[in-house]
Amino acid sequence: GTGRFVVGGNWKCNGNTASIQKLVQDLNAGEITADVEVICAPPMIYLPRVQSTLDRKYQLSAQNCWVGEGGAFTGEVAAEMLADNNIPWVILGHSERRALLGESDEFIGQKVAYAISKGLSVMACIGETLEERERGDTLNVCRRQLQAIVNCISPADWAKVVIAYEPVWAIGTGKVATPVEAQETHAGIRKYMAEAVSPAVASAVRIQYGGSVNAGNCEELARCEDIDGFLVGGASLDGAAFVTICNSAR
Ligand code: G2H
Repeated sequence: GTGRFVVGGNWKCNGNTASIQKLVQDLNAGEITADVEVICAPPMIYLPRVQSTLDRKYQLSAQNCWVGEGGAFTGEVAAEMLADNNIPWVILGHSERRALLGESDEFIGQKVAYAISKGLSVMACIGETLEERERGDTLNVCRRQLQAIVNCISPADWAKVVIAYEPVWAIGTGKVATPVEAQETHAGIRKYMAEAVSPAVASAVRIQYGGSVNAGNCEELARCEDIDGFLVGGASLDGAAFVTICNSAR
């Protein structure tokens, strides 16, 4: 992608008031020396607290939002509520939500479209399971998941989307994709975007790699031509490690 390197910290459903206060302190103390856009995604209920304490060198994201306008949807948070609270980003389509909550490709495509319509930027997650990879279906799965988004948004909307490629077998397992595996899939995703949307969007769109990224493996991955950033889970809960990952930006 032609934009800045972009690193997201997906805190998932972790932390409490004390641990999040410590994480914010460590992040604030960290020096971001690279040319990188950094986005932290705390659990929804901690967002306002983090917003009032986290240094402005970091942007904020929610980890999910509702598919449409707010209303009688118990337990959900609508995109316009995030916008109203000056939360500029949302993560959508994370594999944990696809697998555990049954979110379909179509549902995620609609979510991306609605979030963009409310002015949010989106980290849209895609990626194959181990079984799908072993069947040779990695790119078929990524294409299918992206097609559902392509169907719902305009070519211009892709300026508001970062694609997060997260192979499910690498998520939280400590089993990171090799730079060769990751680069190969990222290049395939970009090629698909050229066909499905346009060559201009394909070359501009940023593609993050996610799945067991840590302070030790980030540098090698960041050197890959089509890796434009990371979406970091476990290691984003450690302020120093996360800052190291951010500074691996090329
Ligand atoms: C993938 C990633 C963050 P982790 O889910 O989205 O998590 O880095 O813990 O594998």
